[in-house]
Amino acid sequence: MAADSVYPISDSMKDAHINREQYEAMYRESIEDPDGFWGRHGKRIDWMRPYTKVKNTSFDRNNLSIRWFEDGTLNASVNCLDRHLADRGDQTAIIFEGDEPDVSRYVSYRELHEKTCRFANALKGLGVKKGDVVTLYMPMIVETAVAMLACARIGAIHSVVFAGFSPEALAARIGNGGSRFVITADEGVRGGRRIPLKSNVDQALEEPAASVVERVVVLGYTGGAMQWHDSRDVDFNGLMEEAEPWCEPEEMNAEDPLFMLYTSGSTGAPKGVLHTTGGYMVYTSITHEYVFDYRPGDVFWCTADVGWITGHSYTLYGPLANGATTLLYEGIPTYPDESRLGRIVDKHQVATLYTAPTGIRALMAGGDHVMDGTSRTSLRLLGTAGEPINPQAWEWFYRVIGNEQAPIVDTWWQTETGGVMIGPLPGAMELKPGSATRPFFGVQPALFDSEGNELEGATGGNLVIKDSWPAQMRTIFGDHERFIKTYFSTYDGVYFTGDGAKRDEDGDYWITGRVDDVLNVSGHRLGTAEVESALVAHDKVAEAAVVGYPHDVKGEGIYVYVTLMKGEEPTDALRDELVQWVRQRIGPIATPDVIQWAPGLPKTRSGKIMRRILRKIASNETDNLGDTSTLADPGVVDELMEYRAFR
Ligand code: 6R9
Repeated sequence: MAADSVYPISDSMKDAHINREQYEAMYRESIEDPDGFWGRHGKRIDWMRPYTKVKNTSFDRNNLSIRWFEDGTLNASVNCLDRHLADRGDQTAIIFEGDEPDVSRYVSYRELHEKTCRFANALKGLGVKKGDVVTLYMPMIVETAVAMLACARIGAIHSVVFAGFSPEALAARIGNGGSRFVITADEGVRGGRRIPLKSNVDQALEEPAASVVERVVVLGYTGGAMQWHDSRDVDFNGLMEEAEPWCEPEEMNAEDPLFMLYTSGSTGAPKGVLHTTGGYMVYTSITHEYVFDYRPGDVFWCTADVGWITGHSYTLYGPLANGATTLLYEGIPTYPDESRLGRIVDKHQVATLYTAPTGIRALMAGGDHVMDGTSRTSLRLLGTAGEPINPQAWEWFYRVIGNEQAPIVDTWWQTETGGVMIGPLPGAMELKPGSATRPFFGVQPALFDSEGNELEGATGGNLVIKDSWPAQMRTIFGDHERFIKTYFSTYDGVYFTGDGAKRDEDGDYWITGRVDDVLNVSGHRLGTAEVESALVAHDKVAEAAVVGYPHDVKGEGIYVYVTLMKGEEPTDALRDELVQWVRQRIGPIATPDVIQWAPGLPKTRSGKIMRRILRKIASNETDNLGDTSTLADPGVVDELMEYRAFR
């Protein structure tokens, strides 16, 4: 874990918001006096009724409480829009870059405000009320931001479902959220390919789970053909034209929900992570400013899809709360060719590029020349999130994309944490490729062993957070018990992240990856249980076990062991069918990379699948399988090794 190289604080960051001394002092204050620290910094956003209480939290699982700024009231859309109108109404809030390189749109704060108000009124007209869940299944376009902010304006809870999820996955999320409203477009476009969003919604609504839906608002975007259901479907553009251009914002309590977002866990169906308004706005705003050393006038580009938390916090809410110009890119970094990313940076003079390691590795595979013809000299800062970055990809990002001019902030956080938790402040910390370095203000990481002992000094262990921070999730929608069980029951009195980490002699953290049954495929979280339950729903599959294995570009690949029903033949055609089956049930992000036939699975005598062994076989680490003595039938392992050749 010792760093091969250490990058000193860059000269370009000498005047950063936070230098090393400031970090140390502010960090200490944030831990010793959280009420004082957050009481002061909470004022960075606009409150309708100021809070008098700051932190009211307890991680005692029998008495769990996570409340921040609890008597304050505010509206998130006002913080992202109205408060900027006087000073920067004509400044570009969103730069939209279309899938095709000749398409760009610039939307000012004033325009975004008006569109948001109109759509908020339209939603009200359809009967959407404060506290209602509204599902968005949308491309990466301006109207998606408008729809999210419009929900926030009237106090509806948006639930964005990534447009790469299948109709079935969409239906399950709609059903879980009891969402009576869906917003979608006729089609999305990515990398030159059309995605049939409306038709996916139509299919989803045939599932019993989605029968709660009353209205589907459909944006005519590409003009592609679609079916129309008069009693249910409503035209987005028509609504916008008719709606009034001013909408009074709903006064929300700090602890009223702002949005929910589904993410995968180690067991069961995806969980609806619920975020509330006050703490989330304060935290995304302050992290956006300090972690990315945001300066007025900077063009900020976070490449994450708004279907993920990174898109919520750092494409939308954080930058807009700070009055930034945020870039929304519809497509993929390699379309029409691999120079696209660099071309977008040049075209819009992007100052900060925040992306995922998987995308960097994909570009890196094309060689240094993929950036030829672009200068990228506008870049001041680079950032990564979503998965561990291997030092090789870090160095390439730094050298080739950043011209050795832009420091990299490797930021560790989760859907659950709302904002960046561990990551270097570029004016305060040396950088070590592969290390997320130090905690943000108010964040107290610690390493625990499996018995629940806190480990001191340079060591490795399970990563926990010892006290609450403002953007922490408040519950799993509709299942508070599961919330407590998932995050507060592994260890007493701390939040368990599900990640493993190491801490070096300098106190810097190195995240090593999930320690539970959650995969991280191209920066997307996926529960092994989700993929397994999709597989066993196929009538030829008796049993399935899914593990991750190292993958050069994706970080982790999906390795599937399948035991067929008696009498079924393991053919290549069936293998292909199972791959398609999983894609249909979950979505392309869950496409298995390897399917290995397994006559049996290694199990303990109590019937638990020993994934440790399956992981080793998948990773080709077969010399050292560890202790197999507790297996009910040790012979299974030899069989699997033989079958490995036939995967
Ligand atoms: C923001 C986001 C969360 C999981 C997390 C961890 C992994 C995120 C990372 C990282 C190493 C980083 N992760 N950032 N691992 N270094 N800088 O990605 O949220 O989709 O919920 O994923 O991603 O394993 O637990 P989410």
